[in-house]
Amino acid sequence: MRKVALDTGQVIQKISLPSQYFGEGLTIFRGKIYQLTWLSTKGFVYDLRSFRKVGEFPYDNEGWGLTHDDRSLIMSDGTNKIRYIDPVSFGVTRTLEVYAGGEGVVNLNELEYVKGEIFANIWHSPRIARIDARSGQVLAWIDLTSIVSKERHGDESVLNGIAYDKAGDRLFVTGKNWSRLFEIEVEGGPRKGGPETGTGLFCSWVMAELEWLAECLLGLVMLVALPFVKLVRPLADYIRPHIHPSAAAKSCPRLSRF
Ligand SMILES: [Ca+2]
Repeated sequence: MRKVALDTGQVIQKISLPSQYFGEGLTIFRGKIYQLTWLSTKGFVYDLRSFRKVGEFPYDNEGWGLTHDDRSLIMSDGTNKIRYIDPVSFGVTRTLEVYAGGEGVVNLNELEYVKGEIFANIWHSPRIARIDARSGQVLAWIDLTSIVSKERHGDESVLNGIAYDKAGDRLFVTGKNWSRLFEIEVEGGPRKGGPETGTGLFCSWVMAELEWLAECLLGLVMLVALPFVKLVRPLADYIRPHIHPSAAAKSCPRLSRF
């Protein structure tokens, strides 16, 4: 695991896994680094600053890609299933099945959560799937054939690395044993102000406040109207028997029903 200066590529910090482990998906979440291993059903937790190992966690099946939303770790295992993992208990809280055109999308590899979507490398494919994190449906594909052809130097030098810089709204991709990292822009990408951005949260907050205000106004109107209803009904009951049917019919035809 290496920390690298983005502008120069210089390695700033690194640690090695014990040789029996095959390092896989990795994500930074709440000041810690979470890392999967491929077949060992064991994940590692490190302190973000020191890279010191502070914990381990078990999981079933294979470990491939790892990312997170604001609540959960999100992992792939090479099938079309994506598991949401509680970062404290490490229990599975949700399983999302990924489909495109009615077919399950397998070999989901490295993941990155971007504004309500999960971006996923498909192992041995030059395409990234943009998955709706709520439904599991593939919304679109990002075709990176032109970039892959620049870096391909073997069957296993696959496209395999996606990172989103939330603060700068920048997207980076790379691959296995590649010498370069690419910053890309996605046409028709997830909209700015999506579900987890400041604008999105502000809109939700405004809507919640407006609903609350509407409820308050309705309550107030009912409170004001209630005494009048109580007053008007007996008054109407008093007036009604005193209206002569013919006189009433003359002044207002509708009252002739009484
Ligand atoms: Ca990632």
